[in-house]
Amino acid sequence: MEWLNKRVLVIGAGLSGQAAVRKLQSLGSEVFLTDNQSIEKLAGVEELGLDPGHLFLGQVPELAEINPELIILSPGVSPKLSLVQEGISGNVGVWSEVELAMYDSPALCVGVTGTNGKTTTTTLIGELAKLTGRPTVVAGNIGLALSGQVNGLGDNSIVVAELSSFQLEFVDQLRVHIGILLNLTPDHLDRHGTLEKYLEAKAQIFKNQVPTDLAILNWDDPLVRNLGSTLKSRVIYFSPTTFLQDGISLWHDQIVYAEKQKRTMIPIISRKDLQLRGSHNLENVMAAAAAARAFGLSWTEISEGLAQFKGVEHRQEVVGSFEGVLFVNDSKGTNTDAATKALLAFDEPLVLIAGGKNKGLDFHEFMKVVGKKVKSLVLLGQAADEMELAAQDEGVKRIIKAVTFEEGVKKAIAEAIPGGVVLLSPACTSWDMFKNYQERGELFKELVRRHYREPIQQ
Ligand code: UMA
Repeated sequence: MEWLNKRVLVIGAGLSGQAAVRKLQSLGSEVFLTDNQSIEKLAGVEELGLDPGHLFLGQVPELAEINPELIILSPGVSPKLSLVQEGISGNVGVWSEVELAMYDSPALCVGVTGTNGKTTTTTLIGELAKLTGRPTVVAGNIGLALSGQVNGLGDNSIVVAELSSFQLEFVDQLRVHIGILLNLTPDHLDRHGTLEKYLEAKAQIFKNQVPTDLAILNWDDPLVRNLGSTLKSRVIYFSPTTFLQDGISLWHDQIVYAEKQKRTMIPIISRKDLQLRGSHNLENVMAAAAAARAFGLSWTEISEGLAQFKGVEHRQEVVGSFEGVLFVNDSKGTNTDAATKALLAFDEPLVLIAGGKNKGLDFHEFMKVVGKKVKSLVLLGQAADEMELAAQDEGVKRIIKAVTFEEGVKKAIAEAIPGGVVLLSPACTSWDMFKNYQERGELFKELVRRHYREPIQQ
């Protein structure tokens, strides 16, 4: 592809947009950047050095005015945006930012997608990849735009990319050598419309695989399992619930790899030797083990790497135990499925802090689990009223509402009892109150620690 002087329009000036602009500038393209926010709200844009004729902030430009040959879309920008639609109907190529990042990269690409567990699995695979001694980059939806991380890597390198459905929607030639689809439950339906469309976007991770590439799929999820027969690549399944004669699964609490044809069963690691809590983490561990084997680690090295892994920040992260109460930050639990999994990982008396901005999900099934597992439910954020109605419908007994996040944490602490757990797992995004889930998780940790340093009078 010829990049010199190519007119490229980047939509969205967040992490992805800015990284894309930098990459395009280094390729010699003529870059235009647009964002519906003004420059005061967009840290870092000024440093890109774009002149006013190439910057359209706080306004939507006319496509004809820019006349781009290519559009690069930030993941958070809906393809329904008129500018994008106009581009598509005018035969202008539309690429996602990850496509731009990887199009010229000779590195081995390991891509991880799924509704939940992406960040844990990506981080774990990154740790395992480092054990190979090969240069390793971990980036993508995990919080680091790929375009800014993968430049200059050689063919001995490994890129471990967390890929969201938003990033995969506009895959053209992106080749993911080792692709993982962890699971699929309703999420982001406000963007994709239906579960089928959401699956379609996720399945794009396998679009350009060839027979020597590997697809790692969850056997337990029928939608994911059925995808296996449609792929060109080799498929390996994993299952935390069913013993697989071919694949990675559990055999008497031992994670094993079995190959029917060779009549072999190799023990990988015993469940009790994992530091990750909750049975959902078995999915992540099994998928990571399959990927690590594919990039050349021995089963012994994999076992050691798995045993050392402690988990990731904001994902069932233990904040600490204060006056006999365990505080757990699961701010990354931004949908009902993730929050359900977090709830199921605890048997202690539980105070749950939930709420935020709903992504078009129904809360009834979630509230059934809340009703069984939770002693007190603290609700806050835009979705609080909707969640309260669902909780009442499902017979949740103790519902407490809070206006601010601080008030919610304070009320949760007041509800906690020694031997119990206070869990922040909102089942919603943070975008009504915070910039992102990290900011929400940080504030939670800070408020808890501050409370026990300087107890607030109740
Ligand atoms: N914008 C417009 N027009 C629009 C919509 C947005 O101009 O119609 C602008 C916004 O004003 C803003 C910019 O686009 O300035 C933001 O772009 P973005 O939402 O794509 O965010 P980035 O900062 O580029 O971050 C993105 C991912 N965000 C989303 O997908 C929403 C980050 O994932 C990712 O870490 C980052 O790229 C680097 O790859 C976050 C996320 O919440 C963690 N992801 C979702 C999730 O995990 O559920 C998918």
